[in-house]
Amino acid sequence: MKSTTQGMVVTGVVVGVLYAILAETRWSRSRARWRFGLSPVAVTVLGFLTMLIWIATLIFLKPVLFTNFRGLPTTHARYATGAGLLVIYAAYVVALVACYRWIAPRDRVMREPDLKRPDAGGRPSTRRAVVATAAGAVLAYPTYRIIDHLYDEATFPYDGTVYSGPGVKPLVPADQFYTVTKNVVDPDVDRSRWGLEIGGLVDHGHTYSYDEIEALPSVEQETTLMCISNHIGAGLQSNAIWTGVPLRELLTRAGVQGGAVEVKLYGADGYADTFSIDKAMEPTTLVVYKINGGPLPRRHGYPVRMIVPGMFGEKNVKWVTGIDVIDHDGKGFYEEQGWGPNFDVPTRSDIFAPKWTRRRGKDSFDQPFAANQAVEIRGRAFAGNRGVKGVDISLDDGKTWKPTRIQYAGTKLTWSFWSYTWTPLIAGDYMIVCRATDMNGDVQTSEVRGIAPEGATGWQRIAAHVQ
Ligand SMILES: Nc1nc2c(c(=O)[nH]1)N[C@H]1C(S)=C(S)[C@@H](COP(=O)(O)O)O[C@H]1N2
Ligand SMILES: [Mo]
Repeated sequence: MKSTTQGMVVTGVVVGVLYAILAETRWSRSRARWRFGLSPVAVTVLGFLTMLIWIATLIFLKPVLFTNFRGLPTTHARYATGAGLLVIYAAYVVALVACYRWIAPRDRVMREPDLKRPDAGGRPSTRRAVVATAAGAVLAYPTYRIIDHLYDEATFPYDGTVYSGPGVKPLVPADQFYTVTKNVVDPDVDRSRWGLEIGGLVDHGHTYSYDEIEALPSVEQETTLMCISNHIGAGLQSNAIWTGVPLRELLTRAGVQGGAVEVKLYGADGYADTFSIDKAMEPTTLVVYKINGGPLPRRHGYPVRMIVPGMFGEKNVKWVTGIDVIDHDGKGFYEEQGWGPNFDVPTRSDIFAPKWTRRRGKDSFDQPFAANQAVEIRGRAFAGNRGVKGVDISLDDGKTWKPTRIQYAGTKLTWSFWSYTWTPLIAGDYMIVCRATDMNGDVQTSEVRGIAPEGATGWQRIAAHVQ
């Protein structure tokens, strides 16, 4: 998304220069009267251009406009983001006009009776232009950062927290694990003051201290997490070994009453999410305090978070402080925005090597392949909590399929890594496709579906050129 804000800044510079050129044309200067020392022609064109650029931005950003995660429903978020962009653009126009007005004042043109030379007092002062350019240069980076930050706020706060590319490993180091948060600033929880309150429809509510949780018999469980916003082929997915206590243990101790339908979990950041009591009682649903044997990093929920295999990342509440057993179908932070209601991960697969790039929704390998030369195509597959049985590859856009080699099988709760050695014999264009089959024998659907509201589906297709 960085490129989007960079594009906005570059556009701003181009529009600014255009405005200056326009204001200085003979045509504009000879135009009737300048009001408030401004060229009506230049201001009109600027206004028109801004609206055009605004509309173009909305069209360009359409796929992410609704992903305003500031707690607004997706339908409203779309308008909030659009209006926010318009405010930013309008602020830019006002700043540009005011700044230019200061560099090239026109007051005297209007006051002086000598209108034979309408540009008499209006030549831009070189000194002012230099000062303004220098100030602009100094302010450029902070301004860019502010716009970038506002943009992230309004849309996707995901920059730099994805895990993808040819170097990915089956077990992801904690400091490279993908990250998604609704917060501008994540909670900084003091472990000694932290507590986990088990309440709602239970016989004996209890608030566990960190030491109490740590003293309970623990399990180690490798589990893959994937965000519901993960596009096919994208990096909002990672795998690690988690250490913690089955939630079932805590609920059994508390004594779940009849009529329990779901559990509702609360995070220290005001986040909440829900899942069924049956899911809560599965032995693999964990309350965890370690990742890969070390403490949870702050951004992954220190000191304690949930691991809910088979369901999208959303349900894996971080900085968890409370779990209520409830008697109805409650809604979490994302479900209230219009996501779901089904949060089970559909079977997925993608290719991470050799390196490929997505342009306008189409994927292609960065480098051409050489005929008669073997190349290793590698990828990953994930089937929620069903496990990956195998992955097939097609070199002809899905007409025929060949099985791949599973290089890292993982478990039912993790992704698998696969590879296929391809020796193309004939030069030309190929479409490489992969599809996974889960342990139930169900093949990954080819139906292309976007991330909202229940996660993306469809096969990844990457164009390859053999020469
Ligand atoms: N308290 C809290 N828990 C949360 C979130 C959050 O914003 N606050 N984000 C959720 C989302 S959308 C995802 S995809 C996962 C990401 O977990 P990770 O950052 O450890 O990869 O955390 C989930 N748990
Ligand atoms: Mo997510």
